[in-house]
Amino acid sequence: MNKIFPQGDGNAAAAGSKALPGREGDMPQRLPGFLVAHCGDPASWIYSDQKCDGLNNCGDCSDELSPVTMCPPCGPGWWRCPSTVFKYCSCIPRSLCRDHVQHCSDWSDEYSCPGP
Ligand SMILES: [Ca+2]
Repeated sequence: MNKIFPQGDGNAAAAGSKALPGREGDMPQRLPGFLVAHCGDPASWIYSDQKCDGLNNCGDCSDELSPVTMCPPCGPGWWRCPSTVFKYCSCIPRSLCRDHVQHCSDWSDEYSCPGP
């Protein structure tokens, strides 16, 4: 099977499942280069619109935190907290504050975030 879109068609990521970065051999050759971006691990890649979207697509948050990525600070709908090992990186949606589930490594989403 020719695996051109290892992350699905985008609906899977929108539904909340963790999208893993593609591997070098999977990089879609037919896409223009500006549509794909490399992770901190140069053998991994993501689609460019997955940079700075808050989601940990690379698995190591290099799509969100890398100095090369230069993401803007968290928007008003987001809570800034230390890098997590979870689905999000340096920002989580405020809707996840005080939902009794840890999203920040310092638990500030449950104890400091005022909520949405
Ligand atoms: Ca991302």
